[in-house]
Amino acid sequence: MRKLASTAILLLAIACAQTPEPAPECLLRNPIIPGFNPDPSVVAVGEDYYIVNSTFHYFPGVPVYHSRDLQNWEQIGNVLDRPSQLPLDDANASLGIYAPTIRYNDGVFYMITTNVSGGGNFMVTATDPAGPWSEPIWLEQQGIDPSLYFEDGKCYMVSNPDATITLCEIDPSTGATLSPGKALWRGTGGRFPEGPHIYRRGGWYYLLISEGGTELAHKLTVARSRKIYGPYEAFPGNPIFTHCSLAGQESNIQGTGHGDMFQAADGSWWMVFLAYRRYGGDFHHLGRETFLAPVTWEKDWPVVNGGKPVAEEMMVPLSAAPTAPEAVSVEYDFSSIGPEWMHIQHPEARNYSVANGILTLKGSGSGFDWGNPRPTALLRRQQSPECTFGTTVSLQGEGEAGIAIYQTHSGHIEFYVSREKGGKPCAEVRIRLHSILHTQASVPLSSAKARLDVKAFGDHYEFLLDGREIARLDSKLISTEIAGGFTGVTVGPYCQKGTALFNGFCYKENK
Ligand code: 6LW
Repeated sequence: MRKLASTAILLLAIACAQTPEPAPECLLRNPIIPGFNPDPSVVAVGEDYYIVNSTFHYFPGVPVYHSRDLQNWEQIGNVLDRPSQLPLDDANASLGIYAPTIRYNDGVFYMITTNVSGGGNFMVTATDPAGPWSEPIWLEQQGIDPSLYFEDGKCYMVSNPDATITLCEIDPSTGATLSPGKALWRGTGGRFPEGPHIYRRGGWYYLLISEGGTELAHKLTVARSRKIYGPYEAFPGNPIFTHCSLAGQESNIQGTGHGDMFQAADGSWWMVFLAYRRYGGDFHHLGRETFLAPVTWEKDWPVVNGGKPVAEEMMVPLSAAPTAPEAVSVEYDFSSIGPEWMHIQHPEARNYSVANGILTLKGSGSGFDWGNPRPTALLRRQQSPECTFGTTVSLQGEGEAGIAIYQTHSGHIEFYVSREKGGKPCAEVRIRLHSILHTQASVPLSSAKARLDVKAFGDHYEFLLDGREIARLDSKLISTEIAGGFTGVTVGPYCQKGTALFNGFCYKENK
């Protein structure tokens, strides 16, 4: 009896020693990276965390965000910042760069992704995640959403050819395939089994994937095996996370899926994943955003956020309370062009110049419609539903220049100053909606210089010419549900025709 009691005390002591102190509950604000930042992948290197996202037809491609507190993320660069890394000639908002994965092994960062309209799967490497990153190493195994797993000097690649999660070993220095592709899993029967990642915890290999497609039915499912090549057994309680459920269906956060798990410096587990914030029914226009939730383990299966839906504000066990992210408020003078600025396909350098706080853009004749390559435009993500952005534009001679609010080639808005040959200048608001091209307002101007401001109010945009409202448009018109694509709204100065001077550009979030 005494022996039993002392054994019990010993077991209890071991259990206590193994159970880490639960971290205090802190307020986390989601999304952690708002605006068009889909398909997140994350890597932890000590106390530094890095996230990358997909970018489709934008250049530069694949932003790199850094954080030390998991709440505040700063963009430190873009992985694909040279045309030689990123062929985009035939890309649109549904093509180009799909989901990337970032991993770290032996002092080297790896980013692997698919350029679906420019060569398929490839990876690049860097010793500093801010760059520079290498030239592409092209890979043989196809399927989208490739991921890497390193173990015992070996490098494994997993992707989804023929809708089957498939694993092979590769030589990371050449990209050569070292073993035939082995089919691991087809998921639980949901459409589009994709976004695979492999993790090791204890004696198990875990295969995390997404199913259901990136819309309302999006979900995360998991399988595990004692051996990397399988056989994998599916978790009987799949999906491990979705808002397409009784508990999640009322949330404004929908489309939850495409996740990547990681272990923080304090040993706790987390998942980043994508979701969008809907309004007015089932519409969203800011794109798929990056969210975070804690992961715990029950019977060696992962549990996301305690099995509950996530919220924009939620209490999570973080070892240090993060500061609340500040609303962005920037007056760009373009003395340097930060990593947040992007172009649709590669920019034509001669069409962009900056001097004394004035950005000069030259139109290439291309606008934002499909078939118009490489429009002259500098675009940044609209990251808050409520914000104001504007500029003073001065058109030199004939042409068209102003502010673009761009979702896809099939859904975009321009607020601009224009002057036709021999005509008088005017300011206009125009919207493209698939085959419809509609001018919402047209106001004559005494000169071809005007202050253009756009106020975004979540469900609509207001257009102010020299401080006076001249038009409103419903944001739903350029929502993903109507305009299509995998992207989210970006905004900024553009010039379609002629030459225009922009006196800075302001972007201020109201909350
Ligand atoms: C991406 C796929 C997905 O590669 O959509 O939501 C595709 N997930 O995993 C494009 O973002």
